[in-house]
Amino acid sequence: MFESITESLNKVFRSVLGKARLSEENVAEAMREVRTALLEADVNNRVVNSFVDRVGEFALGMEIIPGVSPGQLFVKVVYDELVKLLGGETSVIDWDVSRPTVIMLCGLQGSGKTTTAGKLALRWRKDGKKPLLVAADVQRPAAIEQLKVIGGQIGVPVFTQAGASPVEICRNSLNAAKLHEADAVILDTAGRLHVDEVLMDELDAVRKAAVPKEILFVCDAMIGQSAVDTAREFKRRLPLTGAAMTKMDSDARGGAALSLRESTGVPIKFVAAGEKLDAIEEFHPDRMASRILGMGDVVSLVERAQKVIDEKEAMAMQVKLARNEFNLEDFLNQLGQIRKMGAIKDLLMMIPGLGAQLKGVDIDDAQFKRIESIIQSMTLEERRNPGIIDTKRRARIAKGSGKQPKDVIELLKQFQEMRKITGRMSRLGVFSGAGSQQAIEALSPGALDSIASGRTLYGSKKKGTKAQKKKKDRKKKRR
Ligand SMILES: Nc1nc2c(ncn2[C@@H]2O[C@H](COP(=O)(O)OP(=O)(O)OP(=O)(O)O)[C@@H](O)[C@H]2O)c(=O)[nH]1
Ligand SMILES: [Mg+2]
Repeated sequence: MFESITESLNKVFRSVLGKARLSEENVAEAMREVRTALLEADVNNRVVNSFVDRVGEFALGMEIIPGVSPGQLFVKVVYDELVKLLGGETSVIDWDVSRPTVIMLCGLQGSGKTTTAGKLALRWRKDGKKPLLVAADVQRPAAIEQLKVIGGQIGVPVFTQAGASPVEICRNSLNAAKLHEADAVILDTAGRLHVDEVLMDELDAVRKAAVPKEILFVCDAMIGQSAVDTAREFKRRLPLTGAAMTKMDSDARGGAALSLRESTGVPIKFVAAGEKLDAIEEFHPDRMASRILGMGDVVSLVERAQKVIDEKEAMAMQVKLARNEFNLEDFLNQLGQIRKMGAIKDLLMMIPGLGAQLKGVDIDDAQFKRIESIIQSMTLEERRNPGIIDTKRRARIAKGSGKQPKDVIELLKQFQEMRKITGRMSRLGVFSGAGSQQAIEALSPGALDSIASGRTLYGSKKKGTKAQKKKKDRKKKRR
C-alpha cells in the first residue's frame, strides 16, 4: 500500500531535512519532486496541481518555530495538506436510530462489493450490531451462493429470494430485517464492466425501494485515477455518501485513494487490504497521511512545537493583562484568533447549554469586522498608545476605515472600559497566580520576538511576502 509514493516522497524529505536553511530554490525543487512523485503514483492531474500550489504557498509563508528546522516544517506542511486532500476529518457511518440502517454497496464488476459486504458485516457483528446481508445481485447466478458462503463463514444471516427482482429482494429484506431484529442491512448489488444505463436504472430503483442511509461506492484501488471518472458516473445517478477502497494491498501507487475525495467530494469511509474477511479498516485521513509519508516522528515533533508556541502566546497575553499592558494591537490579534475559528455565533452555539439560549439572538459578525477595520486603519503607534489619538487622527482613522469619527470614539471608549475591567481583575489577583510567573520564565529569549515579528522560513517576513508575491505573479502568467 502506497510503497512507491512513500519511497519517492522520502527521498525529497531526506534532502530538505539535511539542510540547515531552505532557499526559495530549494523549496521550488522539492515541490517539483513532490509533483513528480504524485504523478508517478497516478494521482489525477488537477489534484496534483492544486496540492502542489497549496503546499508551495504555505511553504513560502511558513513561520519559524524555535527548535524546528525548515525541513521539518516543510514535511509538516506536506502532511497537513495531505490530510486535507484525503478528506480532513474521519467520515463515519451515519447510523439510523429509529430503523435498521440500510447500507447499499455499488460499484463496477469485480470491484469487491460482495467481499466488502461480508467484511462490513463481520466488523459490525464484532461491534455488537446485528447485521443482515442481502443478496441483490441476480445478474450472476453464482453471486447469491458466494454471499451465502460468506454469511456462513462469519455467522451472519443472508436474505435471498429466488426468482425475484433486485427491487423486490431489497424491499422484502426490510421485513426480514425486522424479523431478525437486524440493525444493519447490507445490500450487495450487481456490477457491470462499465457504467451503463441499465445498471444505473436498476440501482436507482433499489435505492428508491430500500431508502438506504448510506450508499457506498466500492472502488478497486488498482484502477488508479480512472476511479475518478467511474465515481463521477455513479455520483451522477446515485447520491453516494462515501467510498470503500478495496485491494489496497495489491496497489503500490495509491492514485485512486489520493484522487477520489478531492476530485469527486465523496469521502472515503473504509479501506480494505486483503482477501480475508477481517481485512477492512475505517479510513482516518490523518493516520493514512502519516503512513504515506512515513514521517510520523517529524510530524509529531512539529505539532508539539506548534502547541508550545500557542501556549507561550497565550501566556504572553496573560502577562500583558496582568501588567495592564494590553493594547489595541493585542486586541486586534485576539479578534483575529477568534474569527479564524469561525463565525462567532456558530462557535457559541456549540457550547452545551448556551445553544438553546442563543436561538433567535442576533450576534453580528459584522460588528467584529467593523472593530477590526477601525483598528487596522490606526498606525502601530496609535494601537499601542491610543491616548495620542486626537481629533485629526480620529478623522483620518474614520476615513481610512470608511466609518464615522463617532464610531472611532465609541470603539476607544469600549476599549478603555475593557481595560478598566482587566485592570481591576488584575488588582484582585486574577492574573497574578503562579501562571504568569511561569509564563515569564517559560518564554525563552527570542521566542516572543519571533512570534511578534512573524518571521518566515527565510528569516524575514518581508522576504517571504515578496516570494509569495512572485509566486502569485508566476501563477497569473501561467493562466
Ligand atoms: N487482494 C484483495 N482482493 C480482494 C479485496 N477485496 C476483494 N478482493 C477480491 O476481488 C475479487 C472480486 O471480489 P468480489 O467481492 O466478488 O467483487 P464484486 O464487486 O462483488 O464482483 P461482482 O459481483 O462480480 O460485480 C475476489 O477474488 C476477491 O477475493 C481486497 O481488499 N484485497
Ligand atoms: Mg458481487
